[in-house]
Amino acid sequence: MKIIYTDIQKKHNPIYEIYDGVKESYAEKKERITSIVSALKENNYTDFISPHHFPLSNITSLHHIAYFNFLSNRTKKIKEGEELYPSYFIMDTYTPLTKYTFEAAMASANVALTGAELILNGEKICYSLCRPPGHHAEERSSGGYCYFNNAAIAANYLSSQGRVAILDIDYHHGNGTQHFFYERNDVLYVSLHADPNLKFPYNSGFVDEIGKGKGEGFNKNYPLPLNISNIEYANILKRALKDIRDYKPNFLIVSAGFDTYEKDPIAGFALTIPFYKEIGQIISSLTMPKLIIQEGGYNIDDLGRIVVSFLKGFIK
Ligand code: OKP
Ligand code: ZN
Repeated sequence: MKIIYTDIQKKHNPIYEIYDGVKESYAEKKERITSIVSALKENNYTDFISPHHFPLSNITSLHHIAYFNFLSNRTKKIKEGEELYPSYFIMDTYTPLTKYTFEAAMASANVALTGAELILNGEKICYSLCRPPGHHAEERSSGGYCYFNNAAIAANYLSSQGRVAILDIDYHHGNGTQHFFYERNDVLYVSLHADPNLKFPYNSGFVDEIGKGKGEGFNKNYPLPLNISNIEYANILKRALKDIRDYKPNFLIVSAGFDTYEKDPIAGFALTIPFYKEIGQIISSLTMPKLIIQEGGYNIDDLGRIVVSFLKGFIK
């Protein structure tokens, strides 16, 4: 299995986030990548690929040019170690700009696009190890540790060649991804996530959000109760896969967040490390080519092992 990543993605390195006015240690740490890469190497995954640079239009056909320019220009004025918090393009207090945020976010988007290109060139499965994550980023806003929506950018790229389904299994609802494709029928969005009445992003991810206009029926949310177990989760995942099968996509993108893990420091489901292999197996029952895009997952010690377990569910 080809794995795409670059250490440039580690250059984004905020120190704190603000939660109810209190500064806390930044959960979306660069060590997440280190944990994953070293576990992959220990488990004999050797096919690592660096991303290449795609035309900016791949990003700016989704993200507004004013937002893109804001990230590009504003980060140039930030000093090493400084963090810039909200402006009209930043929706919350978890998503600061640092000197290298734009560079890392661009690299992360190119990691997603490189994976998508490999899929178009005939790979059956690729893992884009994106960081920072993407699924909360909207047309003109950063939020929830996300700047550019990597999965949406890859889906939009693939959509020129066929029907795309996105399965989002991060603990949090991917409001950004939903938003980009809400009125489109060429990209199906299906998400399993913690009930937004209780958890971030709080204002989207409800069952009645089904899409709009020609996109009606092509957005599907499965909000889940806290502390959900492996077995209950597997049942709902299988139901979600039926939505995807019915759609008959040519490509599948998995927004793979591992903050559904029982010991995740910011979340609250009860999934275990061996169960991620089962999730992988369930998803690999779908036959179309698959691009796995890394989203959340914040238990640094165990994240690498979770990813390895998950990838083992797919054929190498
Ligand atoms: C990003 B992704 C913790 C509050 C954290 C922000 C969550 C962003 C999640 N004190 N709230 O979907 O994994
Ligand atoms: Zn998450």
